[in-house]
This record gives sequence, C-alpha cells and structure tokens, in this order.
Amino acid sequence: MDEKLLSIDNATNELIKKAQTDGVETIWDRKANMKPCPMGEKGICCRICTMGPCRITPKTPRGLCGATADVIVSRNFARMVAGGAAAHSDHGRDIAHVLHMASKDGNYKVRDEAKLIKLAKRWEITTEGRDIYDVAHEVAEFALNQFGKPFGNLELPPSLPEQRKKVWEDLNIVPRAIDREVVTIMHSTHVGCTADADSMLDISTRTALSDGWGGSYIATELSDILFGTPIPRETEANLGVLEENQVNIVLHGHEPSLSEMIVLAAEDPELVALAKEVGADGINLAGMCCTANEVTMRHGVKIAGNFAQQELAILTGAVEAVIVDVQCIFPALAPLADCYHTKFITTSPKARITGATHLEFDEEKAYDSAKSIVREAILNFKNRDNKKVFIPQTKNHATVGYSVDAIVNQLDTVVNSQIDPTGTVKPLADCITSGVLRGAAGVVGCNNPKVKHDYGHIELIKELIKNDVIVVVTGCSAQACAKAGLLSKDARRLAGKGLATVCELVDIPPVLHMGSCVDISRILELVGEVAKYLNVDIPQLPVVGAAPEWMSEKAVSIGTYVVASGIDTWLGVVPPVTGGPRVLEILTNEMENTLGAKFFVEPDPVKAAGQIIERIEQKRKALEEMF
Ligand code: NFS
Repeated sequence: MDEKLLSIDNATNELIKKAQTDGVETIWDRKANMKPCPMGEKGICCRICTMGPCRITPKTPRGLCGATADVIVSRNFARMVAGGAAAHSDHGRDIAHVLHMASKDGNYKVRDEAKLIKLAKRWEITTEGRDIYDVAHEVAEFALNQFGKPFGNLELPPSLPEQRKKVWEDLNIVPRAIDREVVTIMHSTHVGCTADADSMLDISTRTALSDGWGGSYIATELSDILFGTPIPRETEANLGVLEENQVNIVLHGHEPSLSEMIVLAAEDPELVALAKEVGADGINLAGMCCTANEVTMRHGVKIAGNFAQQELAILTGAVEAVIVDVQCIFPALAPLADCYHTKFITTSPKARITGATHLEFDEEKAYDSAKSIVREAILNFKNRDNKKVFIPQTKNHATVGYSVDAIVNQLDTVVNSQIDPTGTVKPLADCITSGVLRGAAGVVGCNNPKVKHDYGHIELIKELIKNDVIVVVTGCSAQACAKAGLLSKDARRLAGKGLATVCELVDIPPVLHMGSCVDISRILELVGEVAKYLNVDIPQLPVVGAAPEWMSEKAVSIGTYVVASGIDTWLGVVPPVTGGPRVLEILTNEMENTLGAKFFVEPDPVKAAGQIIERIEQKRKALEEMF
C-alpha cells in the first residue's frame, strides 16, 4: 500500500485524484492547510463567557474566573456529550412524533405490530381489544414523555441487568428525563456553576446514559415498529454502486422518516416513467452515512460510502441529487455541487445550509413531499455533463440487517435446526463461555482525516476476527467493512478457527452489521441480554467497544455511555482532554473502579487489537472460573 495514499479504499483514492484534475477541493485539501489550535486540541481553551477566551498556559494556570485546566477540560467534554446526546435523542423524538401521526390510511404505518405490542406491554399500556393505531399513539406519547417528564427517572429497558442499574444508583447517575439531562449540562457548564471535574464527569455520564438507554434506544425501537425490524439481506457498497445510465440519488443523513419515503417514492410508477422520459434507464438510490445504514438494513438499498466520501459522490459527476436531512453533512457540499450538475437538497429546518436547494420535507404529507424531492433529481438528469463523469468500478458485496431479533433467530434456526428454538441469546452466550468465540467487539463511529480513511476500522477488525473475536459494527464503521468485503460471508476465511466455524454453522459473516449509530442501542440490548442470561454484570463479559476514527460529539456521548454500561472502549483519535490531568485520570483509569470499564486511547489499530485481545483474555479467565 502506497503510504502517501489518503485512503485504503481504491474508489476514494481515484476520486481524490479526480478532484485534483477537476480543480476542486476536498476535506483532505482543507486538512492539509489547517493548523489545529494546540489549546483546543488539549481542551484547555474556555469560551464559556466573554471575559476571555481564556487559554491555560504555565503562566496563566487559571481562567479569569479562576477555573483550572481540569474544570475547563471537563466542561468542554460535558458540552460535547450534551451535543451528541441532543442529536441522537432529538432524532428519537422525531421518530416518536412520526409514530404519533401513523395511521391505517396514512403515509406512515405500523410495520412491526409484535414489537409495538411488546413495547406497549413493557410500558403498561393496554393493548387488548384496542385498535393498533390507538396503541401506537399511546406508545408514542409515552416515549415523548421520556424527554421532558418532570419527576422520576427514565424508563430503562429490561435488557439492562439489575447489577448495572445498581451501580448507577449508587453513583447517582440514573438518568432522569432526556432533555433534562442535556439542559443540566448546559446549566452546569455555565460560568459560575460546576467547577469540579469529578462532578462534571458524573453529570456527563448521566446525560450520555440518557442517550444510549434512552433517546437512541427509543429511536431504534420506534423505527423498527414503523419501518420494520431488519432481517439479513444482501447489498453492495462503495461508489461503484452508482449507475452510468440511471438517475443517481444519494441519500445522506440520519432519520429514516425521510429516507423511507424517498425509497417508496423512487418506486412510484409515475416517477419511474418520468426517469425514462428524461432518457435514464431508471432511478438508482444509494445511501451514505447512517441513512445508508437505515435503508440498507430494511430494504437492501446499496451503500455509496461513508462520512469521508460524501464529497466524492458529487465528484463522480454522476449524481443527480444528494438529499440530506440532519447530521454529518459537510457544508462543503454546497459549493462543490455548484462545480457539477448535482443538486444538493436540504430538507430539514434543523439543518439548512447556505447554497443548498431547500425543499422542506413535510411529514404530514410525507409521500407527496418525497415525490417532489425525487422529481427534482430526475429533472436534473438532463444537466449531467458526461465529460465530467467518472464512476470508480469499485464495490463489494455485503450481507446486512443483523438486528438483535435477527441474530437470535439465525442462531436458533441453524444451531438448533429449528427443533428447539430458544428465542434467547443462549447459543451466543454458550459460544462465548465455551471459548469458541474468545469475545465480542462493537466497532463503531466515523471517519476522521487524522486517520488514513478506513484504515483504523479495517486493520483493527481484521486483527480481531483473526483472533476469534466476533465483531458487530454500526455507523460509518459498518460501511467501511461493507466496502472492504468484511460483511460478506466469504470473509470467514479471514477469521480464526473458532469464529470461522461458528460463521459456517450459523451462516453469518464474521462481522455483523447492526445498523446506524442510534442502533448502538441494539448492541447494548444484545450485551445486556447475554449478561442477564449468564447472571453477571456487563463488565464481566469479554466484550469491548472501539471507535477507531471517531470525530463527532455524538461519538463522545456514545463512548461515555458505552463505558458507563461497563464496556471498555478504545479510541483511535485522541479526545480533547489531555490538558486536564484529573479528567484524563478519571476517563482512562478511575472509571474502572466506579463503572467497571474505562477508555483506552490507541491510534495504532494493530496495537489496539493487541490490547483488546489481552483484556478479553483477562476477562475470560475470571469468567471461566465462574462457569
Ligand atoms: Ni455516527 Fe451517523 Fe458516520 Fe460518525 Fe456521522 S454518520 S451517527 S457520527 S460520521 S458514524
């Protein structure tokens, strides 16, 4: 591999080259020119009031108000958690509103009735003799109340082991209402409030938990109810999925309420006919970032790429429209789209971008709204300039769609040959306790130009599967794996003997795609169920988390709730906390004493894999003594 290449992915490298030929810039050009602020990098710049900004140096060890480096670092960290938790949870809230408007004759329907009934029962909502949509609306209301309920604590899912809940109770970090936790951070970080790193991190942890076991969990469960719980299906990934002779639409962003309607609209005979009329063979949808995960898990829609590739999709010159809603969208797409014929269409009032075409998505008239957006894309086909078109011929096959239900079913049907389906995680727990699988890793998160594109994910994951650690992925990590062929069943040849045998028997790939970033709640559910089945707390399981190329505030919230859930977490990018010795000590050491897990920071994925395997083996030893 040429060291100078910016990605391990051919399609990406080819299009970076095209950018140079075309004279347009990409994230990597901007990265080359950017000199990151050394204060910001360590987290010791405080902009919370206007007496400063205060920068901590040996000569100025305190801000004007007297805040120490640790106070400043912990506040900055807390605000990242708040930003991330807000984004995930507001996504969950939007889905709850969509469920609230679902109706038998409307655009949004209940697709997984069994899941709805199960959730209703959990929340003690009457189901017998009621119209399914009445139940749905009450469930939606109950979910919406979790955001702002004035009293009591968040309704925690039953997959959470009692032992874990007890740990949180003892530390006084059981989340209350989701919005309330985010607001508490904004309040506590205001000038003149919390000035104690330990307490600030407790507040951060509680907020992060309200995301993982609250907002994100709600987003996943209600999305499954509305759009169906994913089951394994086949797809393809990378920019090679774009089609020369079709209207190419890239769906980018996060909330399935938009993308589900676009998927339907793209099949509308009227629009398919229109595509033919403008000279195309048809309409080709391809996903990007978490929207890609949502629609590939439920419909097998092809994956165009992950976070760092969003500009490259436009650079192919073959994309009629990039349709976005919220989160992880580069504002750079607007000026870039001007250099090609691509229409960059924003749809959410929460994420308007200067220079984009704004076609607001109206959930009340979702289908018509989606149709007009798709129509814009089709009508843009005639503006394609064939001289500018270059579609890299790189794509890979992937099996996706591993919800918890799908994993349990798959293990049941194959391991037990349907004779005695357990409907539980028993087969998975058995594989782990017997040592056939040494452990499990959830590898998640973004791309970050501080890391060679996709290298962090793929190197780490290859090492893990080689050592019989089964890997589950979400977010942009999942797409990196799809592109690298690791989600294909053939990838079992890269797995160690134990994992390869399980994959063969159960007919799964060694790396399982569990969805978008809010779907990390699926991973929590799975781990929680295995812990409950074995009657242990989560930190006792040989299970880890990793975010090798993380970049967003959402990832900070995720990392924090994963650690607070008792799962050690490896970060491949150094978080902006190194200027606060106490903060660093808590995150990378003391959290183990209080929460049973901590953060590890290791930019080298091969070294990180070594550390993970060592840690897993330590945990196995303790576990084996028990069983
Ligand atoms: Ni997650 Fe999804 Fe990707 Fe990172 Fe962004 S798409 S929510 S934040 S970049 S994994």
